[in-house]
Amino acid sequence: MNTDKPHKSGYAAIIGKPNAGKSTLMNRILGSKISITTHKAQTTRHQVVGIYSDDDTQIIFLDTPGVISPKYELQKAMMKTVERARTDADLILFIFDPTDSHPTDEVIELLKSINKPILLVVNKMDVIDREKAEQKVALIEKKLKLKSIHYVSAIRGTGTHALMESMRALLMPGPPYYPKEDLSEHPVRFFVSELIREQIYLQFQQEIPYSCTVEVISYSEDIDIDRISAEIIVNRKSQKGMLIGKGGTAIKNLGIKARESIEEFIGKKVFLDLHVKVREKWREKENWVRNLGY
Ligand SMILES: Nc1nc2c(ncn2[C@@H]2O[C@H](COP(=O)(O)OP(=O)(O)OP(=O)(O)O)[C@@H](O)[C@H]2O)c(=O)[nH]1
Ligand SMILES: [Mg+2]
Repeated sequence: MNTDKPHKSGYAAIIGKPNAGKSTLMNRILGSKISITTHKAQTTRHQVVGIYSDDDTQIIFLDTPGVISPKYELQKAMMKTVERARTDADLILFIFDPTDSHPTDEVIELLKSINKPILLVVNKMDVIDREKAEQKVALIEKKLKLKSIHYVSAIRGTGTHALMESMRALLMPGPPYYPKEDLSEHPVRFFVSELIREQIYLQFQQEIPYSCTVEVISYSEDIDIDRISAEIIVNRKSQKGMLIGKGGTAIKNLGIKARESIEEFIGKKVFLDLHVKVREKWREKENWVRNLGY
């Protein structure tokens, strides 16, 4: 090992409003789709771990749900996840979307009280003028002590190199926590349920995505195919019909798209069996929310 450049490691929490591009940024840095991303807000519900490694650095990213004022139990659990990541991390990446016309006060409130380096990451610079973004950043700077500010485009990958350099500079010398080839730490079942959920977000409108959760019921590996059975759990009886669609077309399409993305993720053929189950008001009930993995 080069003694001039000690090995450094640490945890970085990615925090921001829904839809700011947190998961997109993590995937971009890792060069791999670890966390699902969609155009809809509140896509991420769990803490999703993504591990970046090079010869002398390991940064464990904690992707988190977007910060909101929780209205039901599922959202409360999501906000606990954000708080946990904030507590566990060595440094915070505050992802800010300057194209968002609504205030970002909830995130600022959450970050105000912590005594850790906060790096402001101004995302989506591919679709906004620098000057306009800077004006918005000036308002944040007045409210929050920032270690550094980075203008990036997570989609294009611009500005991420300098961001990584700044993060490395802030980390303490330390050994890698994970084998260098690891990209994450979740079991494959987690990714499978996330990829199914991603398709629900992409293919259904309005309340359906926010009312569903996905559980992998069984997973068996054959030599050339993985057989997966999963349940989509809905919040109300009427949603079951919407998910299944006329003559079963909606769930069939969902199954095809989900299977394709799972196959791409695991690099193997997949047989996917999907069922819909009603758990009346599951997302409003604390024990169900917990039982369903949140
Ligand atoms: N133009 C542009 N769009 C972006 C960029 N980064 C992310 N997006 C888009 O913003 C939307 C939200 O991205 P996500 O990565 O899912 O956002 P998130 O912050 O993880 O959202 P939640 O998980 O809901 O909190 C998606 O449609 C992305 O394609 C960017 O750099 N430029
Ligand atoms: Mg996300």
